[in-house]
Amino acid sequence: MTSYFQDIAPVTYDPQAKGLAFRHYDPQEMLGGKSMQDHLRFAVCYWHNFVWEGNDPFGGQTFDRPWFPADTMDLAKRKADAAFDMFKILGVPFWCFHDHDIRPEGASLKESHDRLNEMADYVQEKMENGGPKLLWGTANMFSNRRFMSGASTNPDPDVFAYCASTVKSCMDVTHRLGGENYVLWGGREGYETLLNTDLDRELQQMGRFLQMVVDYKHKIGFKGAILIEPKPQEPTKHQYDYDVATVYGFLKRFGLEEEVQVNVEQGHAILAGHSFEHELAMARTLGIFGSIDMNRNDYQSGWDTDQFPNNAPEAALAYYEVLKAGGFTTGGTNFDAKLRRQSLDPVDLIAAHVGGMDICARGLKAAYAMLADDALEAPRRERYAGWETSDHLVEGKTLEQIADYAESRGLDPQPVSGRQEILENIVNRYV
Ligand code: XLS
Ligand code: NI
Ligand code: NI
Repeated sequence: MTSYFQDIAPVTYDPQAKGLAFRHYDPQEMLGGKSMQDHLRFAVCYWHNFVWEGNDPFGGQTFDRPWFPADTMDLAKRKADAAFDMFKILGVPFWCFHDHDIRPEGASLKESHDRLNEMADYVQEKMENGGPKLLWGTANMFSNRRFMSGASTNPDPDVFAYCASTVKSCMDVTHRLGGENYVLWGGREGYETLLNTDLDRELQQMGRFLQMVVDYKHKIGFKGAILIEPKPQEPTKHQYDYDVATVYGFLKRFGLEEEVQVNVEQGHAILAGHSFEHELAMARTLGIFGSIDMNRNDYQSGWDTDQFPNNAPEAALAYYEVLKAGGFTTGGTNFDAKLRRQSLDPVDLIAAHVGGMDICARGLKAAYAMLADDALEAPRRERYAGWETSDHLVEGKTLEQIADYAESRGLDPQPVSGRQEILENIVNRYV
């Protein structure tokens, strides 16, 4: 059967090319003893590329993919063929999926699991024959109407149990496919109105569920990381995993801060009123940095538009934080991004990723150079230099002792410029 992508050739690095090519992403280029491929660890998501039909709140399907509606195993396999063809054309080292993306739902829970296992066999063969590795697996516990009032936070204990079974089967498959992480995005773990919500109970349920997931991970010997993906709202009005700091507080409360990390998405950071680099810096500082979803939001529209990245200065500041965190270990750069609904052609899927990968490469290179030149760290150190000789001031001291220090010396601190514009000019030299 001819490929959905017909005669689109594998994309290569060629800065002079007229057509489809990487102009900045050279997978083999070394940055400090590590190739760009290993720094960036690109992953392509299955859902937006091969499942989403192009609908928006005012209109239905715009895409016409030969595997739609993918409600039979034959069509699901056809979809997998196209997906792995695309992974090969892009040369990405990783992919990501939800259970629901790769298998049609069965008539029973058991049939759904059987189908998931059969599809896992099918993709496993492709992965072993030169396909990409699995960055992460996850379960879709937000699309079907049974999850409308939440997954683990559902008022109905049967839904909680259904979710336990779903996550178990999905972790098993992720483990079997050699997945490097397992992600939990709290799709409908939140609420619309307090009038019908037992907030206290729902948070307890969510904490208990996560503890069970962590226990199960150890039981099956899954070596990857468990990642929570924060998001402040959408689909529910109030999502419990609001942002990185909120997730950290939640993990601490349930004793899981050493066990679980975060998958930070640029668009979710924006929805939370933060910048991407803020969320990444917070994750690094709290010791829970794991992985990123590199898809941006439109700054005007106020919902999760999941667009491909196209802003090199923003990517530079994001990778700056990734590098400061020591780079990815099990994590990577996942494009949880979708086309605009008028971008109908197979080549649009390829071009979108090529452009996104190039933006990330530009960002990474700029970030690497800024760090190598000490361009931002030197002025930052200078700003805090006073503390290098003042730690004795706070170590083991009381508030009265420090007050005495200030008063006896008649301290009168003088303001010093924060130099924001000068620092912004420095960043601009690198991007
Ligand atoms: C939705 C999330 C979702 C997760 C995986 O906004 O970004 O796509 O990444 O469930
Ligand atoms: Ni998202
Ligand atoms: Ni995401």
